[in-house]
Amino acid sequence: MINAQKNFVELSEQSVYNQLIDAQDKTLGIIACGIAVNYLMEHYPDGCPHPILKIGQYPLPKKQLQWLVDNCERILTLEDGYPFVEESLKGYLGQGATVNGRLDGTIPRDGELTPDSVGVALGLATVSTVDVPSVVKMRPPTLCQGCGHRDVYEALNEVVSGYDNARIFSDIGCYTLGALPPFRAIHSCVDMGASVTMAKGAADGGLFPSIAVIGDSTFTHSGITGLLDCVNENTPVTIVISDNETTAMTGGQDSSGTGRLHAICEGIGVDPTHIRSFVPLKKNREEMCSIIREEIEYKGVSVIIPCRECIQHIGKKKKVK
Ligand SMILES: Cc1ncc(C[n+]2csc(CCOP(=O)(O)OP(=O)(O)O)c2C)c(N)n1
Ligand code: SF4
Repeated sequence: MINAQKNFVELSEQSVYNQLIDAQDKTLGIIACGIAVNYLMEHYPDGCPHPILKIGQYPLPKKQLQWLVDNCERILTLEDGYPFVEESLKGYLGQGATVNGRLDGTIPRDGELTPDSVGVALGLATVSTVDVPSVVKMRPPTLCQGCGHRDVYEALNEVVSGYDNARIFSDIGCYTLGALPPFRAIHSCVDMGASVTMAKGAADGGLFPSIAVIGDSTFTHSGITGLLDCVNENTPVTIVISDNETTAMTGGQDSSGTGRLHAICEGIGVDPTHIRSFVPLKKNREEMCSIIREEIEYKGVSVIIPCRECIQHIGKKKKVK
């Protein structure tokens, strides 16, 4: 096992996806992972004056890291999300090197990495460095016109407006945009699968109605286990699996439950009479609302599967043809 890891590190050191680019100004050495490279280069269109180690393959290439630490006065790590590389450096290189990044607040500890936060970390700006033309208006993200998730939220909103204390727990995917106007339909988004377990916890705590909205792909990723838990305890929850037959948010990859969601839920033990389906379209609004209402009122586990293909996905398939 130890030898395998050593081999992986060697492979990383030889990989074309890990590039060490030397430069004159060694007061700073920069480790940039994935998209961070682009954000970095936006600030240096004519070339970065500091050495850069571009990371595109893991585990970290130890030789190149060591070179950077030995030759640069301080290291700046640019990576999205969790400070994985920054923390690993301690294990790799000991405590000697001065490393800046998310852990010391050079990059904000929360939120996504952006060209702006990289500019601030480089000391090139104090606030926004991107020159936005005045004609460009702020435009919050929104569900596409014609998206089936829209119809689901419109129907859900109509039904839950009849309850005083309804809560809709959701998850991450295009459908998360149901949190924003005009829907303002969902109350939480924590991590993949949490919609189901949070709905269960809330129902256990006495909340009614307790509803989860989860995408088909997120459901097969990590919603199934929570649903099994609900079945085992016959928890009064309504789980909406909004099936657009693809993994839309990340670019339209295949979704592993396509065509099998009903069977999966039945296999877990959901009562087949409480696995309902409809096609989320305006013309079906009445049917959608009455199914949602009936299943909310059922004091056990119910699953509703609105199923209509993502329109962007349909468009892509047509283009390929
Ligand atoms: C643990 C984890 N893995 C991967 C991702 C990336 N990711 C964001 S949304 C998503 C899936 C969305 O697909 P789906 O549930 O089908 O919803 P849709 O976007 O199609 O509405 C994935 C994999 C993530 N956020 N968290
Ligand atoms: S990409 Fe597809 S799922 Fe996402 S908002 Fe647009 S139509 Fe809806």
